[in-house]
Amino acid sequence: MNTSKSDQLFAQAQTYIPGGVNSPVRAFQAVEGNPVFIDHAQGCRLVDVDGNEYIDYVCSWGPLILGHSHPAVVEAVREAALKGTSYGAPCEAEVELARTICEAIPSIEMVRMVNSGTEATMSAVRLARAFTGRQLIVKFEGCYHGHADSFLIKAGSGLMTTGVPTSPGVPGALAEQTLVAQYNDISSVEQLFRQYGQDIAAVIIEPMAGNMGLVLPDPQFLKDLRKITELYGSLLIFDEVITGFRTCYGGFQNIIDIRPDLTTLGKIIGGGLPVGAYGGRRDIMQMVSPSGEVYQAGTLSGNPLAMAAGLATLQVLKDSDWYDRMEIINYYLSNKMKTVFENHGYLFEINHFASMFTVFFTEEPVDSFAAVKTCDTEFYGRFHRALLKRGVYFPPSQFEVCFISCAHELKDADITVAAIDEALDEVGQR
Ligand code: KE4
Repeated sequence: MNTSKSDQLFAQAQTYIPGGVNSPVRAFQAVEGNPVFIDHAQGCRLVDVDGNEYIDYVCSWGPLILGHSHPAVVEAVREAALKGTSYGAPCEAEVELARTICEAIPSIEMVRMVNSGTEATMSAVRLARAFTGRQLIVKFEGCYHGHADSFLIKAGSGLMTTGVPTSPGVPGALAEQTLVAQYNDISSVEQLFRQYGQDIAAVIIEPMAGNMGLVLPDPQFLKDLRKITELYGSLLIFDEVITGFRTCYGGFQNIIDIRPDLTTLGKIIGGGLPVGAYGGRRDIMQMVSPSGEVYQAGTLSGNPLAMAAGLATLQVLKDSDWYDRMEIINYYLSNKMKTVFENHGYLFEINHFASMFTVFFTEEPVDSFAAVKTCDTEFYGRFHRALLKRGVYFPPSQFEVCFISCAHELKDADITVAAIDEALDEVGQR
């Protein structure tokens, strides 16, 4: 596979951009080789600057649920751009998207648009602290909520349950305001509430975890989480930046019928343009400036092009059978991948749900962060490159989700499985 132009661009990029990329995971540091630079994309396919074509399972980390360059989205953005790119003033599209989100997700009675998932989660936590008058938040090891200081936290050593920074620059004093629990382990949450319950403003969780690879929630775990937060007067924040409009036309919360107090969204609701949103109970959201005292602002929040792309995306999905069709492709692909891995004598786990899946290179069921940590990431790095050379673009990290879009078809699954078969021959036994 010729990647000479990508390699030249990557070398040049590193002169001007830290690590040569504008988001760390794109640098391919967790897998072999350099990143390929994309020239254009159509449907479920990416084409890099050297002309290599790939079946895309990253889908821009989730937003491109319709596939790349969907005509409805392209046309909506084109039309919006002809009317101006940003006004710094309210426009009708913001009201339309806000209404669309509130109608699709009943727990969201009001919503504020921002420009990224990070802004959404950062703002939701500030709001929760203001509404409850409390300081502490609880997050879960392996869940990612963007790069705001309060989330770049890992469990402290030993029995210490207060967090410690995972990044330089995060003040220790702030890190201590974040408590860390274990996903799918309600006893780890109960322990924190027994010790700190009256001071916990909120629990923030990915109701279906996507940032340690796909880890499905134990339904009872989420129900218990709702109960314990209500018991202690803490807020429950569902971070649905990935799962929002991914698992159904609404939130994953619609499927499991659990009503959080606040929800954060991003990715799909912007159709590939920069977007985020946080919303929830009216009595809480009314506290957000200018209706309330909790300050939050953004030059490009509610940008008309992002609103247009998001609305066009949701309009294609609404009242369609696209979710069923993507799930069928996912089920077909996951089953055929299982057969290929078994034929090669590999021990692996595949978690899949709706239009998401992750292949984990480990021997045990993956239902916790501890299980995820047993994965053979070195092998994943070799496997990823062997797939890339065969025209299949998996996420450049074991701890990310593969996405299927409306543009993926059964024939793409067959091509993918054939590429996996050849890639496993190349990378050999683990
Ligand atoms: P952004 O700030 O990247 O728009 O969203 C942050 C965020 C918040 N919550 C969840 C559940 C998320 O998954 C994310 C961002 N997702 C990662 C990939 N898993 C974005 C990819 C990247 O960091 O480049």
